[in-house]
Amino acid sequence: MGILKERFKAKADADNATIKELLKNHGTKKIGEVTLSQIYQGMRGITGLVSETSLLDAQDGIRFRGYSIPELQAKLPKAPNGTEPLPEGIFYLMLVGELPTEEDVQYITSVLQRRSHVPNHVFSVIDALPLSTHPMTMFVTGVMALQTESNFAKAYAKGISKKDYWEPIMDDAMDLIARLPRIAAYIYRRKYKNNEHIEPNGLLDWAGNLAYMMGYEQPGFMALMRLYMTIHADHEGGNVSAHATHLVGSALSDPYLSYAAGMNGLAGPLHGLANQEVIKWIFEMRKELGTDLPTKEQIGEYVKKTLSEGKVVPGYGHAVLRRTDPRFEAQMEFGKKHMPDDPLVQTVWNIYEVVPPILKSLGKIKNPWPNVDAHSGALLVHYGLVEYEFYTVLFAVSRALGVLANLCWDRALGFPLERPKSVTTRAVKLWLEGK
Ligand code: CMX
Repeated sequence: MGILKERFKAKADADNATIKELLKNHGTKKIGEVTLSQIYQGMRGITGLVSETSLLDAQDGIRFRGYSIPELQAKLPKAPNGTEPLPEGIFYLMLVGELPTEEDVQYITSVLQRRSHVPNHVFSVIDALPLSTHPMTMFVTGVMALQTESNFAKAYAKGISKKDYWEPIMDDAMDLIARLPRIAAYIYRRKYKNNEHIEPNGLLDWAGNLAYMMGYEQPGFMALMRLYMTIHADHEGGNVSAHATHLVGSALSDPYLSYAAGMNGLAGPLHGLANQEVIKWIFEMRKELGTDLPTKEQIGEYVKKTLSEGKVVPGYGHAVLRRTDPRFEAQMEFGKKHMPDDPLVQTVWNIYEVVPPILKSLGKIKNPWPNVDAHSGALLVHYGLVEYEFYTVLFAVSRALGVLANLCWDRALGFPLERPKSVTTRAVKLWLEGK
């Protein structure tokens, strides 16, 4: 058993004891009330899940085990001469609950390198799809093809004891995370770079290797990938991708099946696909206005047009956050440091000045501020990654860290099958009539 497993198991044993005690003493306490409106409105505001890896506060934004994004940028180990945190560190933090040392992060990097081999049949399955297929469809198909490798599915078939589930789940989580950069880069090179592939570089870290295999060796892009993979990793338990992964995993579907389910949710335009929608929307605006740097007045008019056509302004709004997303701010800082004069990045900043007052004026939008997806695409375009349909795949590779760390926790804490109660409107009416 390696250090990650040992430390995770020790923490899980301690947490199990804490939860047992907590439920013994407080198990009947009420944590909230549910109104009729809430069950018709996407269960917004209902506390109904436990997710140990991160917690989202409407005002403070996301915290991973108590650490905010700026704190993580300062405290997590970095690559040699690197400026941004290594995402391996946030994976460790989510599993072990404490900040890793440089050696801990190096250990995870080496484990992921060792486990990164992708069997040939996965590439054959991806190759069988037409080139016009959306990259997220190729990605999830590749993950499904990789399910043949699941340790948990094999162990379950042999009759593993419940108390040991966590270990093959953790092996699957690490195998899958290790293999995702290769699958993502393969899809990118197949679809956009003439099917000319780049073999992994065994000396690079997880995010650096992804950049390398995609064909982007600039230090700036590698730094961006490390930041991107860190800040997109997790956003507590109720968002569509985290919740779907957790839900499917609760049926004891293995991590490959569960993660694929979650990523099908990430591929929706109200969730992770918003990062492609933002750049598509800006490109269309620039084309329509015939300029690379539209004025704030022009942006304002275009926003109003978008809204009048019954569409959302992509990258703005959030189901929980009620302020500018700290992940947007982290990317803005990156832009100021690396590319302050880039017209696309400047347009993102101009949109940031123009959109919130317009959305506020509509009166119905609970959060007029930008989310993570409002900024990411412009940074990628700066380094030449213009193929915006691919952006959600990068989000998916990062999100694996959070949702798979959560699956490890789900099984280590023995969480049961998830099965909330649903009602019909007829049943609601009868209930209101007292019948
Ligand atoms: N542009 C226009 N209208 C918006 C809006 C936006 N950016 N954000 C919310 N609204 C509208 C909603 O569509 C809803 O309208 P109706 O009442 O007519 O149906 C109303 O405002 C109230 O919505 P809300 O309670 O403020 O927001 P929700 O919790 O229902 O939805 C979200 C949250 C993110 C789906 C929504 O803000 C949205 O569609 N944003 C644009 C897409 C986007 O950026 N998604 C990425 C989110 C981050 C991520 O998961 O990656």
